[in-house]
Amino acid sequence: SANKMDWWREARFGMFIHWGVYAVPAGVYDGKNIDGLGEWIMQDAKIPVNVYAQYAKQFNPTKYNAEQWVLMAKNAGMKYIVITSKHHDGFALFDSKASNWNVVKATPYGKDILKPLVDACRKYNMKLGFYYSQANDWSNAGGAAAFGHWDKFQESRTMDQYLDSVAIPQVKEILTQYGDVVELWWDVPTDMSKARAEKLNALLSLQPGIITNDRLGGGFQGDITTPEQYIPATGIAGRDWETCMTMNGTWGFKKNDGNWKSSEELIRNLIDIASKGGNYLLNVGPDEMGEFPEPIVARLKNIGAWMDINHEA
Ligand code: FUL
Repeated sequence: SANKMDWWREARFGMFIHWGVYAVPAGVYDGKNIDGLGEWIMQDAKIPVNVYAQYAKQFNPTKYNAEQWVLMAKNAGMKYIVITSKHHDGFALFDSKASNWNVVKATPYGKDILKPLVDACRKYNMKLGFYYSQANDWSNAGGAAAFGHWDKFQESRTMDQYLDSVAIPQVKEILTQYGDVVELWWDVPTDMSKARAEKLNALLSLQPGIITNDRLGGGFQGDITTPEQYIPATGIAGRDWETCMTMNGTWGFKKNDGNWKSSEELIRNLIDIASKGGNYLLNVGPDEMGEFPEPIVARLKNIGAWMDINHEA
């Protein structure tokens, strides 16, 4: 059949990857553990834009090996990967003409992170989607901030200027420079009017067959509903849905978060979700060198061992 949701409904299990320069502070600022999510440290500690920018100079993930990542996902039984092409801190994991705040221009690493992942996914028959924070952008002037700006620089352009000069060109870049993109995962629609959302939604025509979520804003519901950190008790009638969940207490790497769910709990979640007709998008937060922390590697292996015994031939 020609329904774009067919592969997705069969997939059941995907890997979410949250990675960016927030893996450098890894939850610690000024010698203090910062409560909350690792990828929110800039907001939570109200780090000035030019101070946060210094972390990029320490971002040199020479251990990054996209094929290893894809094989870990594949061996765990995952059928697709969604990676943060740009999170709320505005840092792009790809080369961009729209902003120099990206891995190629702002880090000693100097290489596009998405490209090798695209190649590895193609090689191992893994589908790939991109998360893109369309509204919240705390480093590119004019971007929204869910809890208000804390640095004058952030207000030196309007949000419409930011959308026209950064978000729209960057979404075009990720939808045209990496081959097939199966999912566009919008997030946190702060200040997204219908008119603003419409401009972004129109870009999806660059990837026929792309699946999109319900977080664009402006009234757009997308193809899938995205319960975060919970499993709807009886599924969601009439909607495709994807529960995204962390293995510990954060999406982006935090060196002092040891609050790991057991492998058994993760497997039970997958069974629970699949039985209710949803997909499980299970998160990994690679460290600053580009490696999955050991507890993640162990859990993916355990899930894979369970899959080997229980999958349909
Ligand atoms: C949230 C974001 O604010 C978090 O940082 C994370 O990306 C999660 C999946 O969505 O709303």
